[in-house]
Order: sequence, then structure tokens, then C-alpha cells
Amino acid sequence: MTRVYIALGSNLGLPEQNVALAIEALKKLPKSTFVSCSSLYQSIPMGHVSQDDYVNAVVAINTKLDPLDLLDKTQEIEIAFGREREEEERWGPRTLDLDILLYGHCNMKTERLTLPHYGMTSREFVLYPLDEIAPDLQLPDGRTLKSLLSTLTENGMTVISQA
Ligand code: 5RY
Ligand code: CA
Ligand code: CA
Repeated sequence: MTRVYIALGSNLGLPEQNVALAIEALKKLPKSTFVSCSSLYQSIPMGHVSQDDYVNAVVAINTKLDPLDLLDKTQEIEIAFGREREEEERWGPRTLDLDILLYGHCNMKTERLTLPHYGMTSREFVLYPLDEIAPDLQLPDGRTLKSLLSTLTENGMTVISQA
């Protein structure tokens, strides 16, 4: 089994419900066991700022799925929640976004999947929830979660639903 961290985000439809139900869907992944999940956070949009606030969370699972099979499963869940990739603008609003942040200490860079997730080291809506469930986390390159958190400046994060 490999420890995996998955980030969830939504800012379309009913974001809080989308994230809560997506967590339930992740609990049912095949060849996997659920470990823990963070609180749900409301967060200020990053990247493309003229959109609604997001609801974000992070979950930890253990899995025997290989990274690309896990990606298939997370993309199926995104589609089941009404994700329409073709009609979306880059960094624009979406009903559900599931990002595999870390797959054990795996480093990979392919067309479909980059591990660790390239944006995770600088995004507060990933690092704060991760700190709740894995405060002693280290990246494959040895950087600690605490060192990444110390580089963040503003905090546009509010807990909306305690884990
Ligand atoms: C920056 C650029 C693009 C940060 C930057 C993205 C979410 C990014 C989001 C989300 C919140 C996006 C990717 N500099 N903002 N923006 N939550 N996704 N709060 O899940 F994240 S687009
Ligand atoms: Ca994302
Ligand atoms: Ca994504």
C-alpha cells in the first residue's frame, strides 16, 4: 500500500456539498483504504481571481492502485460530479477538481500526471489542510511541509466544516 494525498476543490454549483460527497466517493475507491480527511475550508480564488470562493480539503488514503489507475478513478469522480473539461477555461471555475498531490515518494512527469503535484508547494488551500492531517510530511526532495508553510504570506482560508 502506498500513502497518497488528494486535494479537492469546488466553486461551482454547491461547492460544500460537492466536496463532502466527493470525499465519500474517495472512501469507496477500489484497492484502497481511507486514512483521514481535513476540515473543509472556504478559500480565496488563486490564479484567476474573478471567480467565486472555493471550498477546499485534502484527504489521505492508502492504495494499491498504481498512479495512472488512481488518476483514471479520480477523473471518473470529477466527471460524475458534472465536470466538463472541454468547456472550461484554464484555472476557471469547476464543480469538482481532484488533484493527486503525492503518491508515496514517487517522482514522475508524464503528459497525464506530474508527481508531486507541481502547484502544491505554494498553494495555501493545499498546504493548510495538509498540515491538519500530515503535519510531519516531507516531500520526496526532503522539503518539509513546515518549511513550505513558512513561505506563505496571506491567509485567505476559513474553516467552514470541522473534520
Ligand atoms: C497561482 C494559479 C493557478 C494558483 C495559482 C491555480 C483553486 C492556483 C484556486 C482552488 C482556490 C485554482 C490553479 N498563483 N483557488 N485556483 N482553490 N484552483 N482557492 O482549488 F491554484 S486554479
Ligand atoms: Ca487544482
Ligand atoms: Ca486538477
